[in-house]
Amino acid sequence: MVQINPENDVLLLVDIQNDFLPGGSLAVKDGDQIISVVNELQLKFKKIIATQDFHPAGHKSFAASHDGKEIGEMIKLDGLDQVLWPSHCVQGSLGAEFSNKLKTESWLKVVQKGLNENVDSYSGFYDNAKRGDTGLNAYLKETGAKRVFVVGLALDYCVKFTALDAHELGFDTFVITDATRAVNLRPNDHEIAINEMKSLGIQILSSQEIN
Ligand code: VGL
Ligand code: ZN
Repeated sequence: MVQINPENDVLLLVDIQNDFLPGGSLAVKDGDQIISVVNELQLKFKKIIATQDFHPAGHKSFAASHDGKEIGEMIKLDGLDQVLWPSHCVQGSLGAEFSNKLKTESWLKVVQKGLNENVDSYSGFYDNAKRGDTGLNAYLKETGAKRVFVVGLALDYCVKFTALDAHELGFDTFVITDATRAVNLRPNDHEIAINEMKSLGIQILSSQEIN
């Protein structure tokens, strides 16, 4: 069991937005099933921060922004490998909004990412080129955070990259498996992501193990 210390522990809610939920443009299978788990978890934490994928229309990670390219194709974007996604989480759209079933009352802060149309941003800390900084690291350090518990969508993209950066930045990092789901572009991506995080020392646990 892990005992939550409300002064030092932060719950980080990654991208629990309509476009990643069933019916959305980049729907994660069973993504809606995490919401009740996340709402229960929120009761145990005092420090809760949410990330919001928030792209300008025409973002270069969208297949529709490239003539003749299809969703799922790989391209090079400013030297980086980039999967092309359906248009999603466009600023001002309903798809970019948080699920209306998600409790938002006790959040300290919302951190937006993916605002630069020329680079994708999976992690809540930095863009994929590690040039832009959202300020999340500085904010966490300011609030006295020692441990970060990561949940949300999607496990194999934004949850994983957020957890990897949190770990690298020196936070004791946990991912709560029943409060996340994977996109699974390839069928094993869920397991691959879990194993990668585990091998680096990120702790993988279930919400039942949190007190
Ligand atoms: C995400 C793909 C593109 C995510 C965001 O939140 O996991 N995935 N943009
Ligand atoms: Zn995105």
